[in-house]
Amino acid sequence: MLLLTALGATAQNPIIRDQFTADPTARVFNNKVYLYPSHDIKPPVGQRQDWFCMEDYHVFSSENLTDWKDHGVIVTQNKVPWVRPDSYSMWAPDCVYRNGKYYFYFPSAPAEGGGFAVGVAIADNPEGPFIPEPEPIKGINGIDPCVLLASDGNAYIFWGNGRCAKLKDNMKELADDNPKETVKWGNREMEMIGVSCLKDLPNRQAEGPFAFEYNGNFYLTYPYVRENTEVLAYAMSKNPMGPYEYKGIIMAEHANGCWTNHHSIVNYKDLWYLFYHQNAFSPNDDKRRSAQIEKLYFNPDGTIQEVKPTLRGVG
Ligand code: FUB
Repeated sequence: MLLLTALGATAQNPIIRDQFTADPTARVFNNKVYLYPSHDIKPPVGQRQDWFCMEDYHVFSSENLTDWKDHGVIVTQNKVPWVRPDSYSMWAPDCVYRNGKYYFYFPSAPAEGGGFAVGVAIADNPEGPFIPEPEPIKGINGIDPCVLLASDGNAYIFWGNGRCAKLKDNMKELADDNPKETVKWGNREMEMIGVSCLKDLPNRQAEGPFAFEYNGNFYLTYPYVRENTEVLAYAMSKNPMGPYEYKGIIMAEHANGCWTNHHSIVNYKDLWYLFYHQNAFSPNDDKRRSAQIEKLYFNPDGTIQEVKPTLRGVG
């Protein structure tokens, strides 16, 4: 018992201990790390009990990656004009800072039409208050937005299984000069904006793209199903919209069978960190997940070393 207590006392993962936190997007703003995860909850009566269930987003911040402050709810499903208020579909978000404003991107189920759309809410501070735009972003049907502010001065939005398009300077619309392509879905043909960056790469059930730029390389990192559950993988390119070259695995399948993983990669005080999720607090329910952190290392040629999940964490 003493040994277990001692081990528990040194564990830093999961990092948020009073609620479930999935799909953790970490960003550095004002010398602090801000964490924008999705917020898994137990499904209320009437909702599917074995599926994802999320009604709102909290934001957290930390200066030491160990002590996290919960700044409370920033966006909730029944206060976004375009979201179906009982959809419980506030999936993986992102937040970026540009020209004095914080832009919080989130997917959800629209009140009209099926599937998922992506909206944006805007604030003057990283902890809000965030004001949602009345309509979702036109031209994006899908989940898991991630925005890359590239050194070429443009903002690029990635979503779903690796689709990417340039944003206008207003950060609320897709640019007019994006490429378009016709994509087949079964018997249907749809015109889609942007490019599919993972088209010819390992991409089975790919989702949750997270893109960043480092040392002249663009990295497109993403979960996909290698065998039965998700791994975190990555590809590299010299251009934000590709073509990307597959490089390998960042994190293998979770040993306990947790089906999803979803991550972000951030440099804070000259060290690199991988934020990801597992279901350590709900081992029999992989739709209630918790954010964790590990250190991440690059090789001299820019490739990324594989990361092993730990309970030790980084604190
Ligand atoms: O959290 C709901 C969904 O599960 C996310 O959007 C996916 O990336 C996966 O983590």
